[in-house]
Amino acid sequence: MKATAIANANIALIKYWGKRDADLMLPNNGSLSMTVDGLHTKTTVEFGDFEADTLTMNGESVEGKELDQVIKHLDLVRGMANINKKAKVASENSFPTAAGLASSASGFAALSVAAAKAAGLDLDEKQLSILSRRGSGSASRSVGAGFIEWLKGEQADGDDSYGKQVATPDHWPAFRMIVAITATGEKKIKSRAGMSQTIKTSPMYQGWLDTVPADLDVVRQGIRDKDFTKVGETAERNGLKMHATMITTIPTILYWNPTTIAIMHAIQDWRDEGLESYFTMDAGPQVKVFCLEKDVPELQKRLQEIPGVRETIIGKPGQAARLVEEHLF
Ligand code: 2P0
Repeated sequence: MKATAIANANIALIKYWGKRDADLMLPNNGSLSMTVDGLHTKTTVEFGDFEADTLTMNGESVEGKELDQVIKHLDLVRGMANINKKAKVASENSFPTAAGLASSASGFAALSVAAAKAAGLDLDEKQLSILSRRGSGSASRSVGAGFIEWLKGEQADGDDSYGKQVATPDHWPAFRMIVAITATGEKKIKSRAGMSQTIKTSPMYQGWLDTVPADLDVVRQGIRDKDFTKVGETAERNGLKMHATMITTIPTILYWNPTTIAIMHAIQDWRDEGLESYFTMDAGPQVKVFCLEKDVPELQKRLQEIPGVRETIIGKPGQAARLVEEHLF
């Protein structure tokens, strides 16, 4: 009753911001992301005769809210498998945790795949995505490979809200995301609390919801056609619209720092010169730059010259969450 899984992080081209059901983790809008090769979480789960559920992350024992969320997720798996054994869970991130990159997506996807296997369940990719979604919404997009759309779904039970592949990693191997790290440390406002506050207070939120379906259509088709300009322009605009809802939340949720803004200006200037790339930001100050493989060396060099940029990480379309043989304990 022991299994280990690896799942990659994902970065959204069309963002998820807001839930219609906080218990089932059902979104108000569909979203679309790229699974990012190399930015992964590896998790081992063993069910056995333990006194309590335990969790270590990067070798350190974890308690409190984070442990509670993992226990809640293990309870879901135990319920599905009809077992009541406690679990030992160990998890490691391949990316620096201090980099402020979201780890809940890769984390809950890896936990779901490992725990389901360790509990003796035989779930397909859709079922694993639905299970992952219950841990963290964006984790539904980290189960599959390449470009994944998290379907909003209509059903009250959420069985039609899961990550569905739009294109494989081989379909567009030249697509790249450069992550520019502009700050380290914990973010001030967690996504979960932030999105809930946005729904309650931002006058821009309805405009966001009204325009996401059209953005999704353009980016989904743009990926199929490998139309980089169409995908980049629409993704950049979609990310800015999400940030408009954040900034106009009461109290304001302003995730950007001066370096974030300097990068946005630089990318616009470089585009005017003919060096094409697009930016997006999530619930933090890091900038994710979409580009094509041929432009990575020049963009990486220029990004690293911007004062305040601490590090850049190159991501390409990644593989699906998978079971591996080497356990963490
Ligand atoms: C996204 N974010 O689409 C958006 C953009 C942050 C900004 O998905 O409450 O950690 O666990 O469902 O999945 C972050 O939200 O929130 C996120 P929960 P989650 O990538």
